[in-house]
Amino acid sequence: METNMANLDIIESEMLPATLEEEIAVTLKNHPVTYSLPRDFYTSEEYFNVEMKQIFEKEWLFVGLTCEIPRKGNYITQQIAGNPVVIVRDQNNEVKAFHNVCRHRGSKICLASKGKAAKLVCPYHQWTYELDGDLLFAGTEMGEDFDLKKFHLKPVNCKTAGGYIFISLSKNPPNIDDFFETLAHYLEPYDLENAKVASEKTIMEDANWKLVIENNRECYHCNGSHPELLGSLLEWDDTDDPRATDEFKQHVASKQAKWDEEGIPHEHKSFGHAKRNRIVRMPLKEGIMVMTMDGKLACDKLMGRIKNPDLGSMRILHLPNSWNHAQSDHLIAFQVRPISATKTEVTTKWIVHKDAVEGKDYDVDNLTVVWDQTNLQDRTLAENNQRGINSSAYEPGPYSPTYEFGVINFIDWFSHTMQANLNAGGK
Ligand code: 3BY
Ligand code: FES
Ligand code: FE
Repeated sequence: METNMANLDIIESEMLPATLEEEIAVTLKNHPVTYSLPRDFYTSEEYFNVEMKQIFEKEWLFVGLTCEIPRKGNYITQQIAGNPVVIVRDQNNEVKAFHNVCRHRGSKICLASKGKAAKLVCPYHQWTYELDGDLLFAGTEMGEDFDLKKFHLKPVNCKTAGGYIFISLSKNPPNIDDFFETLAHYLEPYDLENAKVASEKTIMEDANWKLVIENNRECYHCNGSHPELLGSLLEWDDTDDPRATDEFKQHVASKQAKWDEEGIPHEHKSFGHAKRNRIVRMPLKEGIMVMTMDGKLACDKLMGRIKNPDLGSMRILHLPNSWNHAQSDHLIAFQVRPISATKTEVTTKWIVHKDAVEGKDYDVDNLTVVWDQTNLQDRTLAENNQRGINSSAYEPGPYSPTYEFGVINFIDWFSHTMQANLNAGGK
């Protein structure tokens, strides 16, 4: 057959991608990370399902704190896309994660969001598992040859770092141990094994999960939207912020000198593509101790070995699903849970010293009010963003290189990770 190179070129460039995965990879390859994403990434359930497969079912996710499961048999459950997972403190005091799916006929086993159990018992036909996932008992009706050993709960990769728990549904999770090691070092002063959740709240946002993260990655919107937060927060995103003034740099340097004297880590560290993980301690406004309405401590008992109330906020970013503010008296951990293309849950946990007494050392309303308000304001912003993007008039718009460098980093990481994961294994 006669072929003509020029014609072949035309045919190739006009060829439609064969699969949705290819379409997404090609779109991302051609999309500048300095512009918001094409509409399908915020509205399409098909795109959403691919993102769940390529990111939420492969990457490490923040799922909670070891202090939430302090004793043997304590567990928390999570739903990662379609996958129920249980995270449990086993009989050897180790934190383990399993698919929360019975090996008999697949029933979900632990139904509550948290609890305590001597053994994990399936509610359907009472198959009973040890806390480390071994099947112990399957009744007497399974036949003489039935081998309990063949029906261990399916394990999920699980790592802890400084009291934070991460899981990955991938069989070969990416190696981010450098981040985990640094996180453990930065969290050491907080002694999170001896902490407790003083308050936990979950809100539903009618917005794509990436709009929730994008909104969190910039403070361009702060002046217009966050009066309570701006009582304490400085608008510079980190110590490398391109907008940093000399006055801000001096403020940072004087606080850092004090933190150094006390062995409190603060140096800006980032890991992975486009700063996928970041830790940095940032001072709050002068004279402000923590993120409360009056800037005074929310809890009289400081966390862990901390002596200085003036530690600013240690910001921890873990893409794709968590940001955090660790202060002297309390730590606030945020977890993002995509529900559908246009629905996202955000859970906020306020953590204090385990011996702090409610009503004496802290008042829950005082502890939570600033970020309660901020979360609701951010929800409104993300939902308005979603409504505009739903319009056929929407087209990707440019991010500010100075105010929105954090958003550019997020889109850069998202685009890079989607392409790398799609190319590595497709579905
Ligand atoms: O403080 C935060 O968690 C983020 C970072 C900048 C704006 N936003 C409120
Ligand atoms: Fe769990 Fe039957 S499905 S015991
Ligand atoms: Fe905000």
